[in-house]
Amino acid sequence: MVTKPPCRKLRKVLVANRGEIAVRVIRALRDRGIVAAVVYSTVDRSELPVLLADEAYCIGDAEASESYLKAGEIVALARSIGADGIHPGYGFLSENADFARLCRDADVVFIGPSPEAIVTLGSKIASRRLMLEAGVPVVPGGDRALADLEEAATAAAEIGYPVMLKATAGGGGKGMRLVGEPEALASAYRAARSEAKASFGDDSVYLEKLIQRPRHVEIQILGDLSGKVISLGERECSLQRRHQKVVEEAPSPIMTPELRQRMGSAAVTAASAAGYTGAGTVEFLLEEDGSFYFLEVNTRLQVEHPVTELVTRIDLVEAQLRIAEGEPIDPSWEGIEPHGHAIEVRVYAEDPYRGFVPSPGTVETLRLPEGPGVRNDFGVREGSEVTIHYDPMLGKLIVWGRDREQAMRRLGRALDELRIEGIKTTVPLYQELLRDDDFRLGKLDIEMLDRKLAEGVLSPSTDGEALPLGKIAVAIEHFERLSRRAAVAPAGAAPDSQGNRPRWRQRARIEGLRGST
Ligand code: MV4
Repeated sequence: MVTKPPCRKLRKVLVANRGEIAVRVIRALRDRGIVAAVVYSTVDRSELPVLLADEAYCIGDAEASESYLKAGEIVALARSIGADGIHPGYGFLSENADFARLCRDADVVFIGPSPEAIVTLGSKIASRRLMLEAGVPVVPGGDRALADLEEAATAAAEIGYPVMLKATAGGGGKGMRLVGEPEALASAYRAARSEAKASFGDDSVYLEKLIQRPRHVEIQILGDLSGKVISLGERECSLQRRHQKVVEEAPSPIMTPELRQRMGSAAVTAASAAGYTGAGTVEFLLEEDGSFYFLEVNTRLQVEHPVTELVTRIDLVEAQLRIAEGEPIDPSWEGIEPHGHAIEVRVYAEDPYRGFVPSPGTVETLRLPEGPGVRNDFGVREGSEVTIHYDPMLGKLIVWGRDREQAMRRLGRALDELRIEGIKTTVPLYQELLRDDDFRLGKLDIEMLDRKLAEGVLSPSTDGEALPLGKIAVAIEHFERLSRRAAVAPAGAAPDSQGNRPRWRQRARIEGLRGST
C-alpha cells in the first residue's frame, strides 16, 4: 500500500546534480514556474546549470564525495534556502535510500520513489522474490545468495549450464560472470564475489540461467501517490558498450501491440508490487520468440527518457513534479501508444579510435544541430572544461521521425551538423553505425555493439594494429569537407518514391581507410 505523504505545492526545488540532467530538470522547473536552485562543485562554477538556474550554490570540491554526494549538506542547504523539494537527477544520490530518508525526515520532498521502494528494488534478490510472488516472469534461477562454492555447483547443475553469476547488490554488469561449463565455475565464483565486494561492499552472489543474446528492452512506468501505476511504453536499449547504453530508441523495432501490452502489464505489476511512486523503469531481457524476463527496476529518471518523451509527447520531468505535488496521473496517458520513432545517441568525451579512452579538455567549438525533429540535451557549452572527475557524457542527441527510416535519416543529418572541437567524441561511432546493415534493419542484441567493435567493423581496434590514427582522423575530416561540398546528387539521379536522392557521400568507411593506409 502506498502511504500518502502530506502533499504541497513545489515553489522552489534544489537540483542535486550537474551536467545535462541538471539542465534538463532546471528547464522543467522553470517551465512550471518553480524557482530552480542548483548545487555545483568548484570546477563546475562556470558551467551551464549554474548559468541557467535561478539560484546556484557551491557545495564543495570537484571530487563527487566532496560535493554531489554530500547528502547531509545538500539537505541542509535545501532547508536553508527554503526549497520545498530536491530533484536528484540520475547517478549520484538518485538511488540512495538514506538520502531519500534524510529528505523525508527534513520535510523536503524527494522527487522520486519512497526510501522503502528504493531499498527493496535495490536488492536483486529481494526484487526477484517480489516479482516471483507477483507473477512477473523472472530469469530461471535462485532466489537467495549462495553460501559457498559447493552450493553454487549444486544450484548450477539444477539450473543447467550456461549460467550467470550475479552480485546480489549489483547492477550494470559488475560482479557478473558467465559460466559455460562446470570446470569454469570455481574461478568465476571467486572473481564474481571479489568484484562484488569491491564494487558494492557486499560479496554475495546468486545464480541465473543464461539468456543467450537477448535484447534489452525497458518499460517506462509512472506511479502516483494514490497507488495508480501506468506504462508509457518501451525503449530498446540493446546497443550497449561494456554494459553502458550508447544508443536507445522508442518504440523497439521488433515490438508488436500484443507484446507491448504484455510487457507493459508485467512492468505495471512489478512497480505496483513495490508500491512504486514517481517515474521508474522496469528492465527486461527479451528473446526472439517474445519471451521476456524481469531484470531489475531503475528507481530514477533514466538518461534515455527523452525518446519516450518524443513518442508520447509527455514531459517526464514535469510528470515527476506533478506526482510529487500529489496530482493523480493524467487519465489520457493510460494505454498511450507511441507516435513516430525516436532515437537517442549519447555523446561521450571519449575517443572511439583509441579504445574509447576518455578525452578531457576544453570544448573549443560546440555547434549543435537544429531543424525539424532534432533535440539536443547537452550539459556543456563552448568553453566548458571536461574533466576526469565526472562521467564523460557531454549530452545526448535525440531525433524524432514519423518512422524509423526518417528518424535514421534525421540522425545522420544531425550528426553531420554537430560540430564539437577541442575534445574527441563518440560521434563518428554513430555515423558508422548508421551504415551498419544490422542496425538499419533493427537486428539488435545486447552483444552486437561489443561484437562489432571487437571485429573492427565500426572503428579501428587499437589492439595489435598500429594504425596511423592521426592519418585516419585527418582523412575523415577531409572526406567530411568533400562530402559537405559534394552533397549534391549528379544530374539524372532520379529521386526515389519519397523524393530522396541517392546519398553521394564520399566519406570513406573507417575500415576502407584502413585498407588505404
Ligand atoms: C543477464 C543477461 C543474460 N542472462 N542475465 C547486464 C547487467 C544487468 N543489467 C544484468 N545484465 C544481464 N543479465 C542472464 N541470466 C544479460 C545481461 C545483459 C548484458 C550481459 C552482457 C553484456 C551486455 C549486457 C547488456 C544488457 C544486459
